[in-house]
Amino acid sequence: MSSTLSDDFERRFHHTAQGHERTWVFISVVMIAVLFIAAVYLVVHDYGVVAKTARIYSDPNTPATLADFQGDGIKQTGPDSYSVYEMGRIWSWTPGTGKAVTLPVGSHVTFYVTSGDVLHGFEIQGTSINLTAIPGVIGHVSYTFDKPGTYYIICNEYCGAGHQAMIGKIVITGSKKA
Ligand SMILES: [Cu+2]
Repeated sequence: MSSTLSDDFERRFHHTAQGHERTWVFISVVMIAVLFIAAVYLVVHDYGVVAKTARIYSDPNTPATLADFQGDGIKQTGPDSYSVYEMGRIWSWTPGTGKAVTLPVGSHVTFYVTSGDVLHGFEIQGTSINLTAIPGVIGHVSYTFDKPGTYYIICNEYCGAGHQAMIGKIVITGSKKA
């Protein structure tokens, strides 16, 4: 008789406890989901991870504008100097992907780099060039290509399914100057 009573109590106790547990698990899952969605929303919308417009923030240190990225993106600025305007997009570098950037050996090149969509990493293998391509911002870096050969532009910041194929080519022609 006493064992039946305690069995009954235990059954009812577990039933009630289970109800409470379900409720609290549900509440914590909802809290995690709300925080996660809010974080993703804030990062995407408020931190410029995705370009809202094709606008370029003006920067006195980088007087390049969006118009410079039209055309082939290569401008000769002196006897041995060039400006190259690089636009990163999922998943290509323009110029560089498809058609190589071809310049003579000894070229002093200033790269102006931006992104048309998400963050990309602009790295030219075998050189010290490594900067982040940010939507709305134009970064710049200069480098003198003293050795002829093929240089590969890679993306070193994960940017989606085709990231590993985001490769451009720079071909430096001629023979090394004395
Ligand atoms: Cu990329």
